[in-house]
Amino acid sequence: MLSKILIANRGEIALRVLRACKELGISTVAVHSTADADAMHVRLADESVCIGPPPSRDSYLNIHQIVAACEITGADAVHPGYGFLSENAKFAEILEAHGITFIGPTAEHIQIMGDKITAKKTAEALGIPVVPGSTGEVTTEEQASEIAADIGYPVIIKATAGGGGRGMKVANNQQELAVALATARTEAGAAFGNEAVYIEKYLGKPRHIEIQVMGDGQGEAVHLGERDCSLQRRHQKVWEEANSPALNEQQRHEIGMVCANAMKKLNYRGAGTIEFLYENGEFYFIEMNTRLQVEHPVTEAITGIDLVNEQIRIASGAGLSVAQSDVRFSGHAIECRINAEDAKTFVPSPGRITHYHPPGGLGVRVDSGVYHGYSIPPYYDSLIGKLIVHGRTRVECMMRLRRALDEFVIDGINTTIPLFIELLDNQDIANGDYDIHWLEKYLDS
Ligand code: MV4
Repeated sequence: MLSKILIANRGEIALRVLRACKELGISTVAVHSTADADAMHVRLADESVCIGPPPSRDSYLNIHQIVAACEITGADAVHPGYGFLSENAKFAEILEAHGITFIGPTAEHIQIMGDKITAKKTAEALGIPVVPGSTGEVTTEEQASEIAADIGYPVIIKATAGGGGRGMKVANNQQELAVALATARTEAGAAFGNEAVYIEKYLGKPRHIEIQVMGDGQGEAVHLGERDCSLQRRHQKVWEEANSPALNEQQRHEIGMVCANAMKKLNYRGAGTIEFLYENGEFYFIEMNTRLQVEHPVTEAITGIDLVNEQIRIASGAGLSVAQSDVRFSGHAIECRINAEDAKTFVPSPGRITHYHPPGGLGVRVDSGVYHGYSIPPYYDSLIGKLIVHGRTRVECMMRLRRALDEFVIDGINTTIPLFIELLDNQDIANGDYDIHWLEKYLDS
C-alpha cells in the first residue's frame, strides 16, 4: 500500500480524497495557494506545503512546485482530484519519471482520450457505439460537404483538442457548412493551438448519460452503472442522478458491459467515465474522461463502493475490490451542485460565510470544504459543495432532497440552493422528462 499521498487539488475534492486516505491509514500532504491557507483540507492534512500565489497557473497548475512538494515531504503518490492537472499526460509522465505514483491512468491513455478524434477512433475500435461522422480530421470544404451529405444535416463541427463544449459549430445545411468549418478551425487554433476539427451528425434532443468504469490496468475492469447529467447550464452540470430516469435494467446492463469490456481490452487503469449522448433508445459515444468526476458520489450512493478507495487500491497494485458480479445497484441518488453564485443570475458570490448549517439524516451526504466563518476566495471555481441524497426510489429521493435543501443554511453569500428548491416543484423534473437543453430553456423563460 502507498504510505503518503500528496493531494494536488483544493476545495471539496481535496477533502474527499483526504478522507479516503485517512480511512486507509495513509498519511496526507495538502498543497495550497496563499489564498487557501485556511482551507479545511489543509487543516486536516498531516502536512501541508504552500506552493504559490492565488492564480492557479502559479500554484495548483505548477508542476515543478508540486513535484518539489513531493520531494520535500517524501510523498510516494499524488492524487490529482478533478480539473487542474488531473488530465495532464505530461504531469503523469513527470511524476512517474520521479518515481512518484500518479493515482490515475497511464499518460498514454490520458493522451489518447485528450485528443477527441483519437478518442473516438479508439472507442469505435473497442466496440463502443459512436456518433456517425468523419473518421478523422476534416480540413477542406469538399471533404466536409461530402461527409455531411452522407450523414445528413444538421451536422456539428468539433475541435479535436476541445471537449466540454468548447469549440463547437452547428451547420443546418450546405450553405452554412463553409462558414462553420472555417470559424471552427480558426477558433480551435486560437483557443487550443490546434486547428484540427471533425464532423458529426448533430443530435437535436439527446440526454447526457455517462458510464462509470474502473480498471486495474491488468485487464480487469467493471462498470458501476450510469449517471444522467443532462441538466446543465453553459456546459456546467447542475444536477446529476443515478439511475438515469430514461434507462431500464436491460439497457443499463448492455451499455455497461460494452464499456467494461472495452476497458478490459484497453487495460485501462483507475477511474474513468465514458460519456454518451442518448437519443431514441441509442447511445452515441462523445468523449471519455480519464479522472474522478465531480458527480462520482451518486455512483457511490447506489453501489456502496468508495471510488477514491478503489483508485488508491489500484494505484498501489492491490487491484479492484469488486468483480462485476459483486456490483449491485440499490435505490436512487441525486446530487445538487452548490455554487457560490446567485441562483438567478449565476453571478459569482465569494465572501465570508456568516452562518453554516449543513443538513443530515438518513440518506443525506454533504461534500464540502466550507465551514462557519470561512471566506470563499474569489480566484477559483464557484463550486463550494455538493448535496447528495439517496432514497429507495426516485420519489423518496426527491422528497428527501427537498427536506435536506430546506435544512441547509449558508448565510453571507448567495448560493444555487434556491434553484434546486424551485426545480423540485417542476413537473418535467418530477417525471424525469428532460434533455440537455431543458435547463437553459427553463432559465430563459
Ligand atoms: C454534441 C451535441 C449534439 N450532437 N454532439 C457539448 C459538450 C461536449 N462534451 C459535447 N457536446 C455536445 N455534443 C453531437 N453530435 C450536443 C452537445 C451539447 C451538450 C452535450 C452534453 C451536455 C450538454 C450539452 C449542451 C449543448 C450541446
